[in-house]
Amino acid sequence: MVFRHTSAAMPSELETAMESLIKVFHRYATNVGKERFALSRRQLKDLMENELSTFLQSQKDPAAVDKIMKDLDSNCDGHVDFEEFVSLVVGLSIACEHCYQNKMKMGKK
Ligand SMILES: [Ca+2]
Repeated sequence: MVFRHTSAAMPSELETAMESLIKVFHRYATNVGKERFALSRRQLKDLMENELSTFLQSQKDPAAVDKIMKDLDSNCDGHVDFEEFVSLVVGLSIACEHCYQNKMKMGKK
């Protein structure tokens, strides 16, 4: 796969969203060795509180972070790496897209 990076071209909306995902992850993640960056439970909690506050407003349960952490940490190493983090974003996006569809349907009535 070839990634061409042309600084002159404006990134598209989707490309900007992808870049944002990477930037947000690295704002909270730390190097956990061997050039691997990942989130600890505390870092995941901070990220969710600061970056997903609107979507996770209903999550008042303090055990929710532990549950989410457990669900995300698919290789059970105690950290959430970028791949595992993306699955959270994908899951939330799918849930939001369902809400979006419902709103569209309601709007058409
Ligand atoms: Ca992991």
